Amino acid sequence: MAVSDQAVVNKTSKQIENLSINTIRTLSIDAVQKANSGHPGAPMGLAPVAYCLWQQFLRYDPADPVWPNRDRFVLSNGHASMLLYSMLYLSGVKAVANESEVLPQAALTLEDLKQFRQLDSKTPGHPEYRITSGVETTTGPLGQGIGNSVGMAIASNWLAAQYNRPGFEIFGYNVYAICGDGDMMEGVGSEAASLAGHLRLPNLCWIYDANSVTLDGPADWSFSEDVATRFRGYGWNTTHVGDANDLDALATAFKYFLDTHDRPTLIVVNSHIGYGSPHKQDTSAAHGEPLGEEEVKLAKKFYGWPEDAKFLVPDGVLEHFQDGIGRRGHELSRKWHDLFASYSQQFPELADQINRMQRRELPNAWDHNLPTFPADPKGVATRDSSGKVLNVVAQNIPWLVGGAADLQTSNKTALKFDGAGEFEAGSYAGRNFHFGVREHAMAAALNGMALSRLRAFGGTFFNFTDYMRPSMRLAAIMELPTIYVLTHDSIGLGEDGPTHQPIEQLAGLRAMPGMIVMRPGDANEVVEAWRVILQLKHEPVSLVLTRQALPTHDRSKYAAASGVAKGAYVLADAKGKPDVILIGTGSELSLCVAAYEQLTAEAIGVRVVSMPSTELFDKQDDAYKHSVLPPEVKARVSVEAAATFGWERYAGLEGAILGMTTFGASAPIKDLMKKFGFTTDHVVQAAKQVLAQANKK
Ligand SMILES: Cc1ncc(C[n+]2csc(CCOP(=O)(O)OP(=O)(O)O)c2C)c(N)n1
Ligand SMILES: [Mg+2]
Repeated sequence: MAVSDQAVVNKTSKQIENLSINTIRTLSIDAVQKANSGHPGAPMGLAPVAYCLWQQFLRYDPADPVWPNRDRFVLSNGHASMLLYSMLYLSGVKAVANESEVLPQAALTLEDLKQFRQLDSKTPGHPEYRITSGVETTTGPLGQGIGNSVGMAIASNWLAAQYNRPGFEIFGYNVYAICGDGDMMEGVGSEAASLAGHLRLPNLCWIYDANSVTLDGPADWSFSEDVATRFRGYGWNTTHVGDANDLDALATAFKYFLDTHDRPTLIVVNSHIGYGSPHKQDTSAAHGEPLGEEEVKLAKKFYGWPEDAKFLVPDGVLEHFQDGIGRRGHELSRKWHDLFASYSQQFPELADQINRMQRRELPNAWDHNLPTFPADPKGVATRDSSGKVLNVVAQNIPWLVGGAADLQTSNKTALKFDGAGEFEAGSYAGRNFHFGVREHAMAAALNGMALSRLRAFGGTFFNFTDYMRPSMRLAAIMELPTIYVLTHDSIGLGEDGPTHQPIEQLAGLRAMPGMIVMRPGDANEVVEAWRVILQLKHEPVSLVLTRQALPTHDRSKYAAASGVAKGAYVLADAKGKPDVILIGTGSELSLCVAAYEQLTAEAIGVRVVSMPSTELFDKQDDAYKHSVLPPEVKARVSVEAAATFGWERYAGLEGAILGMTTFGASAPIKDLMKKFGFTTDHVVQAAKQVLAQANKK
């Protein structure tokens, strides 16, 4: 069937279906060709899958893309981004501002598709949550999207269990994720699938594009397992569609998912990379590249398209999507908004919570009852004070939820108050989550939960952020306020030794744009750290905490801990202008304080700067920064039991940087601190040295 003005008149439903699917394909081909970069093959193969899902099943209103109970669509194989952009354009999805305000204009225009992969366009190479309305999560690093989808499915079940009332099914959305061979090979995908199967999440559907190829060549060069059998082992429901072009078989598979109420569903779809037809396979191994002008023409000919037409959307196609997902989705969302209006009358407090959550706002009394810790030379581990604070604020903020990767007891992340409960398979109201020994899937799921507007935290040993860093990085790219509670923060953890002792993790996370790292120095700094964290709307936070007890400083003698909000503050000061500045974070702050006392007794003018967060300090104006670290005072010592990398910025080139330049060791903490130089004597000695040098000049 050739596309011409005549041909679009009186189209049969089969014809308009084909025309619409081929429009998705040709838009993707044209955008990739124009950009001269990108992957046309996967969108071409998957066009019918996306078409069938969106037109018939996805409960999504293009006119209200922030409808809280919308089904979520995740494109985990983010390299197929043009598939998603084509769907957003053709469905007429509206633009959104500030995550919650729907705008009159379209999320994407045809012009935006023509700007695929260009600077400042709304169609970047991989789908980006913050850039394109309708993109539910940023994908590209394979495995992350399906990991996020587990968090979204968790959130849907949690929200339903918390907020639904008889006759008021406010929540209960489904989550559909399309993924490819790469997603199936990545470890995070397996962790996430195992977790989802264990939790028996009935609202989660993955559609696996089993197209037998990856970038380098045939998938069977590197991948030969029986994926469906593996998933059945995880406790999933599995089904198979032999040809991605078979819309009836796809619909049957989606219905099978919707009829399954006790576990997640994997639909294995055999698609054909390239033209999308089993009879016309693109044999080029390099399918992650534009087709080239000649091949584009051949493909268009194959689809019955005018060979020279670019970005052609034949008459009737936009209307067809309006009649499908547009009309169906709008009716669903309208009904929901009516329901929510009467829910708001009957349950105003619950409705208020839901509304605040959508805007990432906090309840009015969110900081009610925050503890203060009395001065105590023996003190308390910051993981312990954090656990106490968390248990207070979680009672004030009903949607603050989370757990740990099997280290809840160590991380002190358990919510222990009455009614907190456990989130378990089939029983989804609990606020304590058990992610198991799956750090990466935990972090990916936390992002999905945060995208669903829950305030989500997850704990593990600080060292094991290495196992979840790709998801933490995506939280930063997406500007999600995900909270990581990271205990056992240095060699101070002791006997577990160098495999468990973080060294370069602080420097690494500080180097990550957007990530806020906080390493509070005593119990009251922990309180203030949580106060800062909970007010963040757009930044992920790594809260880095000790296993060992730290002295609680006497705040009647030293400055108030509220200085934490500025990232660094003067904790203790010289009478006049300081001769030397000691900068400490976390457990090393108390060494600086002890050194301060000793040096002050020797009539040396010392200032102690507590610097729990370099990122927050960097955001302050110069006047404040100079008031904390006067540029003329060059005699400085920084003390942190971690890699020295980066400390020149605060210690200065003439300062001394006490830190770690090797891995740690397995021994009792006392011996480790001595061996690696984290003693008061060493700090005193370093201070005298930098002072002597400065005086020489
Ligand atoms: C973590 C990660 N590693 C590598 C890549 C680079 N990459 C992009 S697509 C791709 C091939 C993936 O094959 P498959 O998932 O089967 O997708 P298909 O080529 O079939 O669309 C690779 C390796 C990536 N995006 N993410
Ligand atoms: Mg593949």
